[in-house]
Amino acid sequence: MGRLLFAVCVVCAWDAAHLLGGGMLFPRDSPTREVKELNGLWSFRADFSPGRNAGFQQAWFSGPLRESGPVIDMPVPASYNDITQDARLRDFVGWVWYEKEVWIAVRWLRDGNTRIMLRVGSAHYYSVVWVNGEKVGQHEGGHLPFEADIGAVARKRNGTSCRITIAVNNTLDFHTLPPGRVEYLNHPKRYPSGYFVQSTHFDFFNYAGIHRSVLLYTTPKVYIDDITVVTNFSDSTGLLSYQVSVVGSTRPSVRVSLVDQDEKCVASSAGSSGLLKIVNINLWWPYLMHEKPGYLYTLEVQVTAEAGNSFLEDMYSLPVGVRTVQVTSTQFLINNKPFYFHGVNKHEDSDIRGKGLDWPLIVKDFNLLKWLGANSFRTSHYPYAEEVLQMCDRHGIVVIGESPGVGIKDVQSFENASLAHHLVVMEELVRRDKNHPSVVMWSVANEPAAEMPPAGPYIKTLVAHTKLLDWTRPVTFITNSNFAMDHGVPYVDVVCLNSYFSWYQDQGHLEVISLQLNEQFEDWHGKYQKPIIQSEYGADAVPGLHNDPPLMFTEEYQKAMLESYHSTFDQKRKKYLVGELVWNFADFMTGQSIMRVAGNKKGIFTRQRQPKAGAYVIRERYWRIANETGVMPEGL
Ligand code: BDP
Repeated sequence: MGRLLFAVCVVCAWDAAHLLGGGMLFPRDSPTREVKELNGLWSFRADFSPGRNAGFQQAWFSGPLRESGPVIDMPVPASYNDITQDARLRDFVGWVWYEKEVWIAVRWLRDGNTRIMLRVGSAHYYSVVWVNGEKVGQHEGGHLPFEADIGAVARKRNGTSCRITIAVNNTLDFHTLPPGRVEYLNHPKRYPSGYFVQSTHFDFFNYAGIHRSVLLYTTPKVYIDDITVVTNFSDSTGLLSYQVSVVGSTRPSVRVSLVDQDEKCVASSAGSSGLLKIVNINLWWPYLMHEKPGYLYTLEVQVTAEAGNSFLEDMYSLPVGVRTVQVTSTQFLINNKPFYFHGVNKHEDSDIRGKGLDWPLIVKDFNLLKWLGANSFRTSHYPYAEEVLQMCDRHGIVVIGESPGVGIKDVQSFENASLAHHLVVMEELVRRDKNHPSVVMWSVANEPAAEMPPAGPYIKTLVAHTKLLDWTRPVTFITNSNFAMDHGVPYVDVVCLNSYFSWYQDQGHLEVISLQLNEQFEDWHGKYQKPIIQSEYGADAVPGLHNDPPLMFTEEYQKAMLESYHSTFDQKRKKYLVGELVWNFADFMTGQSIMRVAGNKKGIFTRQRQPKAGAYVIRERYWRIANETGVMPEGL
């Protein structure tokens, strides 16, 4: 890309990324900032009242929650669904209430130049937050962070503890993401009065609660609100364009320096935007593409400003990787070299915790990804925790970042209200994840009902808006429908296809896979001349269930199905296939139905992360691909 275009586009990206009017930097300690985790046990009460609104009518936020009625211990972060023995709580729909009493350090309260922020990593789905009974914020969306400045409220009660109340509602409707529907079953002889159920069109359990960390953190009154970096390179020189936005001062002085892993400053600059040149650049490379994958520099940003009679200073350190991403009609290029996604689709899902962030699970999953020889995953079907993306940056695991646009099947979910919210979610997603080198593509939705007339314009608008927000990454949506050929696909950069030959169609007929898969690939590439990723394929396997010759649901069937797909992948890999992501990394919980045996069993690992026969097939294949085309990391 020409240098001028690079500079001009950087400016467009910054303007667009500011539509939300504020940054969402991950809270980090620094000499000018402190972070305090509020994780652990919170008081909890579900509102089982028929209208689920007793909590609001009786203002449960106005005093200690235990005074409103019985409370139980609830761990944060975690989904609340699988914590107790109560099926009513597991399947609960409506408002639940969380509360924690916390101390705020006197030095935070006394220093009027300190902002005190309350940040929730994510809470599913709709949240309202109070501090000492005063409402400080609300947020729609279950997978992205939100925060509130609580300094003024906290300072009203200097010296006493602070009561934080968070009400969370998991009800999904036509205009939420993902969408859902509440159905009232009014048949007095068959259902109790007021009986309702929540129905959805997605295939995972609608876990709810506070899923990620709740933090208090401080910044000075003049603070670094957002940082955007865009990287490029030419020969051995790295180029890093940066833009720092500062709030609280009209004339801040900004200094940035880039520090390498030997703690050496390799470039520096002054001003709120600029271009850093790094000689002998260590590029950010994916795992199995370089001896030192995931090389990160630290961008140290320092802001000083006069505010009234004081002189304020803020510092923030952002990990950055220098890399480029490009797409041709047949290739996906990282740092100008062809990249082949050999990876998985995941879920945030595990026993007991549901979708709650859990470090042992995260680290185990990364160890399993490396054991498999996987170099990538897709955050099916919603944005994952930032902590996970930070691990991807450090380990060189490439990510397709997906929005929660899954199960958009009803015509009402294509209405303007849905689209408007979907666009905001894309803004929140890009704002949060734009600086992660591991994120190489955005997926705006999974399998929207492409055959419905409003689907085309809806997808077109989403893709166009996302490209406006971020011109540096390709944009796609995931499809399983031939109708998508005419509705939406013309606008994407990479065609991403989900197919389940011999599973949902031609059940039990493994012999049809190679023909049907071949037809799929040739049709799509023939029509659009765009690179293709097989973004899902797989079969359920109940662990320990065996039959030879293979029968559906046995480990042998899953293994044989994967192998049949692989032989066609090998032919198309030489042409335009740029990736294969197996469905799924691990078994995961779903709603109850006759289609699911205590959850979806398409994992190559069990839900407890033990390998099924299919895991060994994938492992052998991915290491073979890596050995043919890749570069082993040092020390492996
Ligand atoms: C795909 C969906 C995924 C499902 C999978 C399946 O994208 O969410 O879990 O099918 O049926 O179409 O296992």
